[in-house]
Amino acid sequence: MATNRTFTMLKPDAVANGYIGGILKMINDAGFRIAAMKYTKLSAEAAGAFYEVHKERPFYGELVTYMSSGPIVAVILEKENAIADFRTLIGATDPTKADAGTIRKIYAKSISANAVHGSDSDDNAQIEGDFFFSKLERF
Ligand code: IDP
Ligand code: MG
Repeated sequence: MATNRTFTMLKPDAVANGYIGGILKMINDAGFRIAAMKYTKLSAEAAGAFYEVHKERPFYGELVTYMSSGPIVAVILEKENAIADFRTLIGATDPTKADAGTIRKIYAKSISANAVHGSDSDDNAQIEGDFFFSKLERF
């Protein structure tokens, strides 16, 4: 189920820099349909839980602090081949290594404050979408 959906967040740096509109336009222009969307802010506890898989990595503390530093936009996106196509659209984790024309190349500041999240698998897209949205909030 849900193999045509992915989950993204517009991260605190993107929101603070006024890039919500620009990033959503790139997402729409790439053919993704918005199935759910929410403007919210993660507590440190919630950010820690969302990124639990990265708990052992050296940047985990920095990541949790950063992701709870300001509001974010959480979005479920729908498109054929959504996971892979969205990873292509956002580009590499490190914006200095991201391809030209990708969201991270255009909008990201650093490997930590890299503008957007993108799910890496169908299972994680489901888990991450469930983290933010009830059934009644998806269309
Ligand atoms: P991804 O977001 O491209 O899937 P992941 O390896 O899953 O990258 O890392 C999750 C997030 O953790 C990244 O988007 C970025 O915000 C942060 N991150 C990853 N690697 C580093 C690092 O080396 N230093 C600081 N933050 C990092
Ligand atoms: Mg990842």
